[in-house]
Amino acid sequence: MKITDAYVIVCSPGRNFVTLKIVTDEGIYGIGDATLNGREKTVVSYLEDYLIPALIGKDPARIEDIWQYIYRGAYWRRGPVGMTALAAVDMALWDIKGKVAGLPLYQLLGGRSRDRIMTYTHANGSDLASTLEAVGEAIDQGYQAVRVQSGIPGMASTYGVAKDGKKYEPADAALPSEAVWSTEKYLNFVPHLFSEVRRQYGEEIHLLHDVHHRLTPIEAARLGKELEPYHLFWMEDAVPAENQQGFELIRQHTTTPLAVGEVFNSIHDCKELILNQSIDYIRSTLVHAGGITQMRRIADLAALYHIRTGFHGATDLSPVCMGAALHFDYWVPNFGIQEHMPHSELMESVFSFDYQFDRGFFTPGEAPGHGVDIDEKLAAKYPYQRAALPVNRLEDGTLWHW
Ligand code: CS2
Ligand code: MG
Repeated sequence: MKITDAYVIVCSPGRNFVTLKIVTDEGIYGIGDATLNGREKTVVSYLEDYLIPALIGKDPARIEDIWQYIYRGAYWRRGPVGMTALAAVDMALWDIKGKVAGLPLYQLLGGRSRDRIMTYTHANGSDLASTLEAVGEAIDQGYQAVRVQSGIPGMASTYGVAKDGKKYEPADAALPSEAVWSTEKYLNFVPHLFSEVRRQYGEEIHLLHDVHHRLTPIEAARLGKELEPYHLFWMEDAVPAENQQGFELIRQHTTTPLAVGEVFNSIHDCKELILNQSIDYIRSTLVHAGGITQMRRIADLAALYHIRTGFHGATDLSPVCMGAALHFDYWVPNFGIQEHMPHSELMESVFSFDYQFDRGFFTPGEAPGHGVDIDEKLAAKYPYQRAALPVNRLEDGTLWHW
């Protein structure tokens, strides 16, 4: 079998998605998610100008060799753009392999390790009352795990809180919108937020929170300690993780479980965190961390240190990534949880998929490959619209982590 064609489909059914399609001489094709929120066109170029020409004529069955060819052959290795492009190729090749074998992807990985895949969804509100209401709605929908993000008293806006009653969508303007942040106001409010959630909804529901890279290690240590009475499932992205050592300081002060990694794109980004057991969940997912081929390595390394997976699953990861991720979640022995920010009907209209959702849990489906496809004609009706992620400043104007 040979790769005879490959091309990129960019569409914006409510938000931008980038999809790679790889076609073989036997008519079988595979698709991969190549969406990098706010930087989509860079991945399109990386694929169209550099990877696709070199793929033509290759044997699609040689997934590992192609992975090494793209990773080692790049010379300029790693980074979100190149690794997202590599991930899309990898996802598409595993999709082809499943179709050739007539098997769902999870069977190729080793079969299922569980009956169903637990997910968490987002509950957010502009203030405490509306946030508490949103948590209740998520529980009513059957979720057993809910991520809680709230507006902060004294701040005009904050991460993770939808505006004007719409679903939360971070890439909200053609050029970066500017947000203002106060660590003090945030730290003074969040423990109260979780105290109120526990008071209203009890101890059973798993609660998660995304700090979104905004604290220093000692501030994160303080927050982790103050959240201990509310036993969170995890506190995510407590500090920017370029400094992996920073997590050791947090670890010394708190038993609140730590999750990190959605912005990682290589096993080297998390190796120290894993070997030092500084985290409890690794968030890296297929579309930004080099696909199934690298994520298997990361998950297996993490398993040696009692660390579980917690795949990123925001709406800016397409249904293609969600489909492939669920097969991985079904197999991976050290599964933790899967994020589920539901795509809108419009977003889903362009894709077909075999995964099923039922009151907080997924199963990946039995279709060969990852079970997701794209309607190219319909996708063409929704052309790309530039959308940038916001930037964040402290109240004194200092550019801060968004
Ligand atoms: C967030 C994401 O879902 C999460 O955990 O960190 O919403 C993140 O902000 C976006 O994926 C960025 O594109
Ligand atoms: Mg996050």
